[in-house]
Amino acid sequence: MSKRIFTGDLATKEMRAIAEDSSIQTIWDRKLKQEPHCGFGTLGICCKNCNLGPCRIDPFGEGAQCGVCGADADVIAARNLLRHIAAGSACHNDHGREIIKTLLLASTGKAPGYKINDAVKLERFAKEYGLETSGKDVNKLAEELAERLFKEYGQQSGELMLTNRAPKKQIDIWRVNNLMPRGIDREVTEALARTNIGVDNDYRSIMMQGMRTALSDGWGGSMIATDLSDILFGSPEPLRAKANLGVLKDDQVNIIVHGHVPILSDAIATASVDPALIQLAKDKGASGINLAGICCTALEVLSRKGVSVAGNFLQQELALITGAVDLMIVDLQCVMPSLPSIASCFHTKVVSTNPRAHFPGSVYIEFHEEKGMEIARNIITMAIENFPKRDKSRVHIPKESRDLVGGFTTEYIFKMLGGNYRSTFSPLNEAIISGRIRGVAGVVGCDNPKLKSGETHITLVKELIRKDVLVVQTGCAATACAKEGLLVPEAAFKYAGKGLQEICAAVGCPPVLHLGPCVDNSRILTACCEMVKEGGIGKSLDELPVAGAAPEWMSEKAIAIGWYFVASGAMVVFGNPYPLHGSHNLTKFVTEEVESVTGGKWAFEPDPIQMAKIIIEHIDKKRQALKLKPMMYP
Ligand code: BF8
Repeated sequence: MSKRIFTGDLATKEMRAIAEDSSIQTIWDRKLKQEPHCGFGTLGICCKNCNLGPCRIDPFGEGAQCGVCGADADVIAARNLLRHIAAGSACHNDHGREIIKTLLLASTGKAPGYKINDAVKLERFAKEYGLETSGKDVNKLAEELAERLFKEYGQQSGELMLTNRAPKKQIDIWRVNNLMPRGIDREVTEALARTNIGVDNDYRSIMMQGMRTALSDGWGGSMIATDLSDILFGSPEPLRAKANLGVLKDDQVNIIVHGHVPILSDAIATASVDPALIQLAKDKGASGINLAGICCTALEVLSRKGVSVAGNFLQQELALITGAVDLMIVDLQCVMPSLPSIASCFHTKVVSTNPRAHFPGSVYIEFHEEKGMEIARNIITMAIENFPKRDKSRVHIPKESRDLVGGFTTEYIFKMLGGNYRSTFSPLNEAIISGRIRGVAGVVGCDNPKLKSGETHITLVKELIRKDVLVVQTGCAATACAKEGLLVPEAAFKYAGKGLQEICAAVGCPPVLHLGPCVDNSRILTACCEMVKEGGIGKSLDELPVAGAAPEWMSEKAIAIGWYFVASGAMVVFGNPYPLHGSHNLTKFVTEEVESVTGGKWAFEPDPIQMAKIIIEHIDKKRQALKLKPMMYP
């Protein structure tokens, strides 16, 4: 074994060493080969938007200070950033579109594997869109809702309906500053059009479109995806499961769902408990079928079905290197192109399923909702038939897995705080007002080999809860903390400050609440709206003692998410900056000036303890402005 020191949790370290011993290249090796990363790209000052270039700006002020067309560092960096926001928003918005399609097919009887699981939420949601609900058949209502939602994607003017969930002051901020998203597809298209050569040449104006585009994601595509997934697949409620590679079983057929859209993973989860398939697995010598997940689709089936999480983004290759995965099903987003080649070192099959996302070397089985259950059963059968080909001598499953509680939602927080008979956010607001809880921080996003693979999240979250900040999480950040055992009620007594401990003990909740996959960051927006509505801690989201962080972000989706929070009034800290520091003016705009527009702003800080300090200072500043009591246990 080499002398390299591996970072990450124990299972990650163990599997990285095995990968190296087996000469299997992983993301960390590829990252090393890319170092040093391109300086112009890192600073955001290279442009390849037209064939006058590619152009780049000399960051030292000696060489070219503008591209061939005349665009300077400010315009180039802002245009690049807007393209990132557009791509990230497009991913979430397209995800929402897929769920609407499934709702339409299910409600019209064309996708018999799917049905309305939460009719109460359907009715509430349909009312928000102004649909007549009384006396209407559930499927008819769902069909009307789906058609209404599709129209919002193509809408050319007006305002997205779900922005009405925001406090009045927030809506006024968006209207006055021309930030209100008009149509879901419209904003992404306009973002791309504006960044073509010679269109929008003012970095401030470009960034205003960036915020409007991001808002079309947070209060549009993502929020629709979250609510419709609850309606179709059931609203989550807290449940226990496990996280880390140790959830794989050496005597069972191991199937991993990986990607994002829950339509396929939900069908696989349902089919995986089919007694006939379990019997088939036994006939092939396995003791059962073990389903686990990677990335956000894992968190969809975790929060609704209690399926355990095999790992986060950085562990997808390592899962295959255990030699114990009989089949990995992927749809789209955050799926590494390297998977089929790693799988080819073992008996593992990689099945790709989405017409938008092809993976050479994988088996392609196109997924259609109309035959969802049939396709799911076929894929599981393929996994079972692959089980006897597993080479036991090459199986290496790390022991590590930790308990977690997942499945929190805005609606459940109501119930949790107020009990079944008095649903209310009041105890949370009261705890903040009285100084038991300092505020709330969302710690979300990816894991990234540029940082210490998960440790940044863990250190940050431990520091925040120690200082009585309630933490809410989504995505791979949540998985990182779950693997450390932070997402169980017991963690409060080990790590949380006294005030937060008292609240966790009274309510019986963990100090870190798992709100699901990345699209469910929209739950953080709606929870903030409920905090404002409850009263006493501000009239708009920017007045709340809250903040957000994505310590190890890497995806363009994280940039879009960060921007919809900043555009909604929050301060957001990223571990590493996104590429903008080559433009002094743009950096000043995002870290300072934007605050006078939306009340939110950006900060960049890779050190998790410093990051916690920035968040706590921000929360304390908001507490002071609200004239809240001093912290009870400083
Ligand atoms: O949407 S947290 S690495 S899995 S991008 Fe990807 Fe990042 Fe994980 Fe999910 Ni979100």
